[in-house]
Amino acid sequence: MAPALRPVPRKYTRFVYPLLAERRAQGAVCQIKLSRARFFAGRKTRIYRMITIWGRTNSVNVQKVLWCCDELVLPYDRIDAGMHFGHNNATNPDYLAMNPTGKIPTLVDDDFVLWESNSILRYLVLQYGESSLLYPAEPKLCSSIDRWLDWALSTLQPAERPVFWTLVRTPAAERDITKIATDIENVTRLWRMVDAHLTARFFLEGENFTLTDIVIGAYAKRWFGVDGVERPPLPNWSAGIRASPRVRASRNTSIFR
Ligand SMILES: N[C@@H](CCC(=O)N[C@@H](CS)C(=O)NCC(=O)O)C(=O)O
Repeated sequence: MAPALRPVPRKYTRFVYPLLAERRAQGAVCQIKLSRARFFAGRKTRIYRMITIWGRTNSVNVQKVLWCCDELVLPYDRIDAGMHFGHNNATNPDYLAMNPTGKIPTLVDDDFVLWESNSILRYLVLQYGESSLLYPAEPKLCSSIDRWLDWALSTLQPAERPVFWTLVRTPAAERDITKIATDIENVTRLWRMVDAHLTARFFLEGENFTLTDIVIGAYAKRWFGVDGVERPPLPNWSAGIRASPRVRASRNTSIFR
């Protein structure tokens, strides 16, 4: 399943490097691990192993990973998988051998395979974001980031999923509307907490844009995008993280397309 070494597609040699320079000019600390780059003898083609992400783009957990790749200016191959695209079931035993949970996303980097979106995020920064501020090595800061990542998977996603699943993925005639009001109330309480946390801060954790902003930002994008929900105003959210130059810049990122 590991992708072979291949030339960097022309679109990347033309666009990624200028984009990298632009991001650096904006103060981002990100780089492509050029130690992986090689040159074909006699042919000036830069080649390296491209990472592969398995997963459909309308999955919030895939979106986090794509956003992180964009922040790191890391090119990737993506293969649609999940829901009607399949692969993550008995029809593709190779996929289940890579990811026995039968979920998406799955990352393949040469002979290394990883599942669980937040673990993939940490891996990408540790492997390709040398000195990146997205997930700094300083123990207190990286643990503070980790607790938001844990909270997102243990608390936020279980609360927001029923709302999204009912209002977006379930045909109107089949919706359990008796439960939806309580579900909305539960997730609203969590977003109010996040909003209150942002009262005196620009980013969710520390002084910089981190993995926390990607993860919570991806769920926020989903929350703000669901029709049929009366959302309470979240003044700090809009004044802070959503208005931040980095997040605005990231509107070019895969999850906002
Ligand atoms: N905790 C896992 C959750 C993975 C998960 O539940 N993924 C969903 C999509 S967001 C999935 O695979 N759904 C089944 C499908 O798409 O077929 C992670 O963060 O990666």
